[in-house]
Amino acid sequence: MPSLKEIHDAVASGNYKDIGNLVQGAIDSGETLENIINNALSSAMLEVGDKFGSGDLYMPDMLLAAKAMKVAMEIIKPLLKGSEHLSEKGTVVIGTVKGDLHDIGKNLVITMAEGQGFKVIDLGIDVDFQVFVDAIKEHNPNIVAFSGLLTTTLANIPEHIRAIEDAGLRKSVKLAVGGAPVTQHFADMYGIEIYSPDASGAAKEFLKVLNK
Ligand code: B1M
Repeated sequence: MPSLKEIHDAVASGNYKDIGNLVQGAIDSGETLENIINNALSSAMLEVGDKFGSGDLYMPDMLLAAKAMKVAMEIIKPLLKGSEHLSEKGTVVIGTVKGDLHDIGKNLVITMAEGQGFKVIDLGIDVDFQVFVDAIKEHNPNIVAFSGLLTTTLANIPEHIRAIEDAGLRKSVKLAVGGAPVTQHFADMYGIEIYSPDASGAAKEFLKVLNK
């Protein structure tokens, strides 16, 4: 059985060719999806980020790691969905905030929320304020979720919220925020109801805030 370390190392080294077999092998041998996500895939991306930050890795290495992560999640995602037979718990509109192109964490939140029975409308990356507003009008969600990975683009979140307030839609939705630089303090500062440091926690918080 491929170990979690082998999976971690494959993502960290951007080995997108072997990662599929490794993940499938671990699943077939009984490894839990949660362990693979938290203790191999996400931890590998953290390591990649640290090495990028310290200058030991470069942009192409980050892109390869992201590609390996995507291949792994393509295997895991349908299994997470199929593992729960739940009725629809509510609707979540989610996007990566304006100016920010990171989507791996957001996609993980989507996978986890769908696994818990939520209908999720994915607005993608670099999402403009008005696109969130239009999506609320169109889909009438229970929750609007912002993902942000750059400290610079977190500064856009208050403007996202202001646009929702100005459109008279703030009271009709609960807001959620997450991403590596986000903290509970940040969420509290802007009156954002839901914060979680990780994707599975976010899905649990979605359920909690809606009393499901
Ligand atoms: Co970039 N990047 N990146 N990057 N990148 C970071 C974020 C960085 C910390 C790396 C570093 O310097 N150490 C740094 C930001 C520094 C800062 O602002 N403080 C950085 C930088 C600087 C940049 C560029 C500016 C680099 C450049 O061009 N010079 C550039 C910015 C482009 C832009 O957005 N405008 C850039 C580009 C890229 C790539 C395109 C190469 C690639 C993204 C590919 C993609 O997403 N499709 C990339 C990557 C891969 C990373 C790192 C290495 C990994 C991010 C990731 O996917 N992690 C990252 C380092 C790091 O985060 N330590 C880094 C795995 C993922 C599962 O974790 O997204 O944190 P994460 O999601 C977590 C939680 O945060 C949470 O759940 C997940 C875990 O369960 N979560 C939520 C996320 N969203 C949530 C929402 C919720 C709740 C929880 O509720 C709504």
